Amino acid sequence: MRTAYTCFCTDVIHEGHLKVLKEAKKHGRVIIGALSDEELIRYNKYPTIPLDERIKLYRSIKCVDKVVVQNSMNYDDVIPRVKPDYVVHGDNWSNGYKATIRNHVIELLEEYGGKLVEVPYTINEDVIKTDLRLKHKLSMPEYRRKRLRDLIKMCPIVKTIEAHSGLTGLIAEKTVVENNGKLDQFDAIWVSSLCDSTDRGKPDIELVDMSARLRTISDIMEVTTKPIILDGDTGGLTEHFVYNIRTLERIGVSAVIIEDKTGLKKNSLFGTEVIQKQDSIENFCSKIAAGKKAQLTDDFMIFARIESLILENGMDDALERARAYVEAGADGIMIHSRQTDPNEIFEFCDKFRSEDKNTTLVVVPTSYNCVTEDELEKHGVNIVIYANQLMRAAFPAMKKAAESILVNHRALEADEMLMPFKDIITLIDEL
Ligand code: SPV
Ligand code: MG
Repeated sequence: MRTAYTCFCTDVIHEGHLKVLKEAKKHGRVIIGALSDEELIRYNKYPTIPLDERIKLYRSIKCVDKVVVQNSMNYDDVIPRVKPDYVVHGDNWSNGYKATIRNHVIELLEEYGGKLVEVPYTINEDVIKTDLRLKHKLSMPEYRRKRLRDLIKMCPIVKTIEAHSGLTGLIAEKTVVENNGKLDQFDAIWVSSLCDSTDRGKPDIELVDMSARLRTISDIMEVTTKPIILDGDTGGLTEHFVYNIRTLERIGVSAVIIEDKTGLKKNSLFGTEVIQKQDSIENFCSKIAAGKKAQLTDDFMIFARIESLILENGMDDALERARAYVEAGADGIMIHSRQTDPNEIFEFCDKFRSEDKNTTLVVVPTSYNCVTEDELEKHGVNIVIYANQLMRAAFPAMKKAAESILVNHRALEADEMLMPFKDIITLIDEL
């Protein structure tokens, strides 16, 4: 009996999937590959039900003979093992990053004479509605909020990119690249105080208040599903911080990072060029503890950000604070540095990890941007935040276009620097 294999990466079965299965059945015994959670995440398809439930769902379909787990999105692990006579797939993977996977599958099949069968891709109102419903489910506070905790367990390192508007949120949500046969995407979104302030033409000194920050978060949430980490500056007064925790938790933010500075906070990248004061361990611990006490779900997290290395107060001070903040209830530690190499970050992470294997470690490699995610992961880092790159990419491009129009008294010369609007709006979903 011949076999026909198809890979599923869905939580809901619709008409399109049934068509693929019907075609598969014509060719032999039907085997479904359930793509693993880890691979689904890299594929930008976050699962709303766990793998074992997806397997049960696929097994319950009448014409399915067997379900196996597929651990690699480019079929590397599964085709040589299962050696299906046919791989059946929709015909919607010939362009863009998906084409690489298709070509790779054809190569794998050619090695033993297997064949690829393609079925016209089903796109109708029902299919669109099912996809939209899944997306909306993921954007609901109860799903979004817990997603960061799940990702920390599932991903080698949680890749987080800054967003400060609906449009940058869409870039964080939808950008997928193919590299060496693997797809990649960002896992989470950072709402930076620096970029949120800069976007409003304001300095990063806690001038943009929480109501305005919430507006930015809401704009991002409207168009995304990925978990959000908020840069909460110093957290402000403890008496206010506890109320803000409740609000953030209720709207579905996953974590807030507060930094152990006090008074008029200035951006860390200024380091010791400006006067900045670190809070006492005691004060900051009581702010963390009050925040943890205010929180209502087990999903929300408070990360404590240590500024000892930024303010040149030494490694020992950083480590002492890390111990105290964890003891006070912090779910994670963000250690910051403005060195151009990652050595002091590595030293901190190694020393911290030798004492504490579990607490989440977060870093922001803006100045030491030569460091790779692999290196950070080896030193025990769980979350990497690319804190301001989208804004820094946009600003020079906008300035150049403005200057070109002024110099030429028309927009023609600027046009070659500009993306057609119809390409930009492909990011925007219609309802
Ligand atoms: C931010 O993005 O606002 C941060 C990170 O706090 S940093 O700018 O590096 O201080
Ligand atoms: Mg900040």
